[in-house]
Amino acid sequence: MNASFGIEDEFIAEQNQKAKPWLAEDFDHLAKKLQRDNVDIEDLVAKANSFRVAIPSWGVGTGGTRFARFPAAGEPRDIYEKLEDCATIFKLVRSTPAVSLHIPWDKPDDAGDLREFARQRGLHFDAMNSNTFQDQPGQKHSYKFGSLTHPERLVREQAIEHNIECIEIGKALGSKAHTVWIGDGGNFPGQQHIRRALERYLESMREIYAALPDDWRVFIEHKFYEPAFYSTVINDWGTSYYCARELGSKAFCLVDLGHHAPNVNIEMIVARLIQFGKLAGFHFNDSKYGDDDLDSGSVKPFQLFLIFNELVDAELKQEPYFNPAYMLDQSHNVTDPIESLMMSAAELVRAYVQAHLVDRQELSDAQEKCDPLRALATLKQAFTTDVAPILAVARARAGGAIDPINTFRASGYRQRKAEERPVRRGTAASGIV
Ligand code: LRH
Ligand code: MN
Repeated sequence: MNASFGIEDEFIAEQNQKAKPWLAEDFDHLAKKLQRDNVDIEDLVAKANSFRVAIPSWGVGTGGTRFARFPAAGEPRDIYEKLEDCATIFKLVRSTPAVSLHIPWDKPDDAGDLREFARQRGLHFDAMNSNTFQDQPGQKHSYKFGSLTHPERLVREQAIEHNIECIEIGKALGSKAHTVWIGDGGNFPGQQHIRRALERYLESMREIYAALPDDWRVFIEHKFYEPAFYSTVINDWGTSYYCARELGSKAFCLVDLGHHAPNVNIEMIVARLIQFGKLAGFHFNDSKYGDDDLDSGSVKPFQLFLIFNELVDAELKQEPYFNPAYMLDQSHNVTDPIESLMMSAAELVRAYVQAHLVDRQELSDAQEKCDPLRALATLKQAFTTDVAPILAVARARAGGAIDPINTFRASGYRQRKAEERPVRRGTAASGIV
């Protein structure tokens, strides 16, 4: 493996030097403002630096739609180059040390070697993801009419074996969780027996659940439609919750923000799953219409803040079973994936820090005294506080970039990768189009 270009700590420090003067001014100003409300800005810097979100391996390549994908020069061609880019993101934003893999897109030839390659770059592996929504070359049975819920036992068995293989690979990589999203459903009324399909899902998931090591969790990911366009077996949080209860204490419900009908109150679903002790975590992204997989906080930043308001309230109250796994799940069709992932990770830290700015005594008092406007104003006070100086100082103190996007651009990383990664005919790094 020839030496590949990486962004050096010295270069980041150099770039930070330019920004330091104005940042110190803004930070001190904000510190004084927060002090007036008896808020110590250093507590918020610590909160910012404690936040962690996993990068989806499939997010560092250019995404696309069924209409087209416009690959960019220098994009990763295999899992090692994907990890290089994940390491670059972690170097600049410092909140993304974990990577979530998708099998078979990222199936390692040598899991030990891949784990060591990641460790040398400060990375480890988050939840594994199975794939029974595509047929692989040479696959015996097709998933055209479903996988874990397919009418034919042989197809279900194939899908179960694939999930168990994902868990085995995950064990070798040091992962501790497995996410199961299936596209199973129907395009026509009557195509699937709706109750029988769910029974088959549970029958299959029980076999996958039985393969979980004691210290692992399985995440059930619901989605209201696509690729099925009439009925989807695991279509909403209620169905997911029922299944997690049925399976047992290691099963939880994962919330992908794009998997809900427009205007669904997702922060309420989050509050429910927290209260029921079954919140797995998140696939963060944003959307305007369907499962658009847009950058987190880019369309509905107030919704993202309200979701973190529920999460921070539970964190502060130490709700039982509250141990959410945070992951991004986005498709970058028109931006540099590294830039989008860095911006999105920063948007999550922003929402988390702003949620810690909420005066919870004031909020609770307004709620108990039926004063809706005072309650909303208390939330808006936090949401409209510009915490950017806190985020930048937190990154800089952790060895990251005050301005990750401009530091990345100034490094010429993408141009260097374009030289290092000539396109290999017909082997674009596999992923979603
Ligand atoms: C389905 C989904 C799921 C993944 C896939 C990449 O829409 O959100 O989490 O497996 O995207
Ligand atoms: Mn997802």
